[in-house]
Parts: sequence; structure tokens; C-alpha cells
Amino acid sequence: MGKPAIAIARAIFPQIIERLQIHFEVLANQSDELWSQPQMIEKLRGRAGLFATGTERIDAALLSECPHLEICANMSVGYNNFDLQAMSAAGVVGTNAPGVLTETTADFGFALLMATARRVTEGEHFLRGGHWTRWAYDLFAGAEVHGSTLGILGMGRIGQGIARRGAHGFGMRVIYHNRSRLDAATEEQCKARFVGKEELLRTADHLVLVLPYSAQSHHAIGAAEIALMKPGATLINIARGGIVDDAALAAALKSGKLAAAGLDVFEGEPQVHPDLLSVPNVVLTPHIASATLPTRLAMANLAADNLIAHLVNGTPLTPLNAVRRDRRPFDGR
Ligand code: 8YV
Repeated sequence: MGKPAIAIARAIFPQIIERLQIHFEVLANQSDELWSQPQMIEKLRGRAGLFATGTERIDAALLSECPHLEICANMSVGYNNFDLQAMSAAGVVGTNAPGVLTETTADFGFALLMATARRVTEGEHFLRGGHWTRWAYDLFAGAEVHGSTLGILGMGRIGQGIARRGAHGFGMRVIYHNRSRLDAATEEQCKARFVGKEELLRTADHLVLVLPYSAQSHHAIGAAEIALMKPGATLINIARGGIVDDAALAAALKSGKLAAAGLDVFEGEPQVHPDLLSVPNVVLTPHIASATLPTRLAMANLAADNLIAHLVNGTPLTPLNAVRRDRRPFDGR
């Protein structure tokens, strides 16, 4: 009996490929060519698993063309690339990579908050441009971080990590809004107070977005929400593009309604809205919040573990949907 066949959608650590080759016949993509949807279907024909990075769209149309597929394993905590309803209907498990990137991503959220509030990149561009000729009392004066009010929209693991950093490291008052309120012990650890979304918007000096993307969270921060925010507040998005209306945000940065924004994610990335590129008071980074090599390796290992756990042992480690394994037997095993 042959090994099950899997595909890896993007270039990845060589040691992950070696691990997977012990258990599977592996189609790797070390040239990192981006597969179109028809190419993805072609690559997945006859394969039982996909190692995905969080951007590959898995929907009903693809699933109907890939009847051997049993599992798609994301090396990301976000999974808005999966149509989970269609996957469940087709008997395909989706898995993500929670937990292993929490602290690294929270570090980055805080780095972006600091850089944004204290105008780090604006100052650097000014210096590199040769404009620094003398000291001035208000040169790149920014917003206070310590002792200010930190608002967090989306209080999962990463939101809690940012809350702990703000409360314990910087003496910030932390308020949060979430679909459901945290238990009292977790609120106490994070020193965070639950508020309604409107109070969050009206009260935060720095608002950090860490909520998952879905049809419900599309443009959770648009022109109406920005209008409710404190004049001179800062906005940080490390969640997903599409949660913020980028055009409305650019307008608020231009008008001075918001002092500054820090963005790691964008609508339609890797494209960035031209109005955001033309305003100075925004720190822009290319979706790197989880990007340290140890963390990316841990994320990739968890995706590999999920493929092995499901296809070899029958039970995925971090499933996003419940699927009966016997619905999709793999013929070649
Ligand atoms: C990934 C992320 O690097 O885990 C997530 O949800 O956004 C990042 O850590 C990104 O999804 C690209 O794979």
C-alpha cells in the first residue's frame, strides 16, 4: 500500500518537507510559484492533504474537483481562506495553527503600537532624507503610550497577550470588546475591563484590532466607527485586511481625525490602497506579525503534525470542523 499523497502550496522550511516525506508522497513547491485556482485543483487531484499557508481559497468549487482530499492544514491561526461549511459538507477537515504564534504576534502588535504612537518610521524617513539639521521641542512629538487607555477589539489569545503587555509593562488602562466576555480570572490577569463596542471606540487612545475576519467583521472599522473614535487616537490592525475600510482610514489620517495608524494587513494585500501609501502618519508592514523563524517553524510543524495526525492516525490535533473520517477513504492506502 502506497503512502498518501499531499501537496504543499508554498515554499517552506526544508526540514518540514523531510518530515512530511516520511509519511507521504509529497508535491512541494520550493520555487514558490503562486498556484491559480485551476492549478491548485490540478495539483490536488488524487491527493489526500494540502499544507496551506492561510491564503489558499478552499471552497465548494475546488472541493467538487478534488474528491480524494481529506484535510487542508493551515500554518496560520487565521482560516478565512476556508469555506468550512463547504469543507464539512465534502467531508474535508480544516485545521489551523493556534497557540504557537501568540506571544510573537502580541510582541509585534505592541511594536507596531509603539512605532505608530511615537512616530518612529516618520522620524527615520526624515533623518534618512537629510532633513535633520537641528533639534526642536516638538520635533515628531507623538502620543503617550504609558498610562494611556489601550482598547482591544477581539480578545482571543493574541488580544490577551497585548493586554498583558499594556497593563503590566506600560501601566495602561485596558478595555476590550469581544463577542463573549472573558471569565473573571482572565480579565484579572489581563487587567482588562469589558465594554461595549461604542464605548471602546469613544474611550481608547490606542485601538488594536485582533479579531478574526468573517462576513460579520468585514469593515468592522469603517467611516462611522472612525467618527466615534477619540480625535487624535491611533489605530493598529494586525488581524486581517478587510476588517478596516482602508479608504475611510486613509481619509481620517489625512484629515487629522486620527493621529496615526499602524497596519500589518490590508484589503487586497499584497496591494496597498494608494491613499495609505501617500499619507505620512501610517506605519506599514507586509503581514509579518508572526514572522520570527522559531515561530514560523512552530507554525509549520503544527500544520505538518495535523496532516500526520489526521491522515496517519485518524485524529487531527487542532480541527476547525468535525468530519467523519470514514466518509472519505483514501483509495491508495
Ligand atoms: C500568517 C497570520 O503568517 O496566522 C495568521 O493568521 O496572519 C500569519 O501569522 C499569514 O496567515 C500568512 O500565512
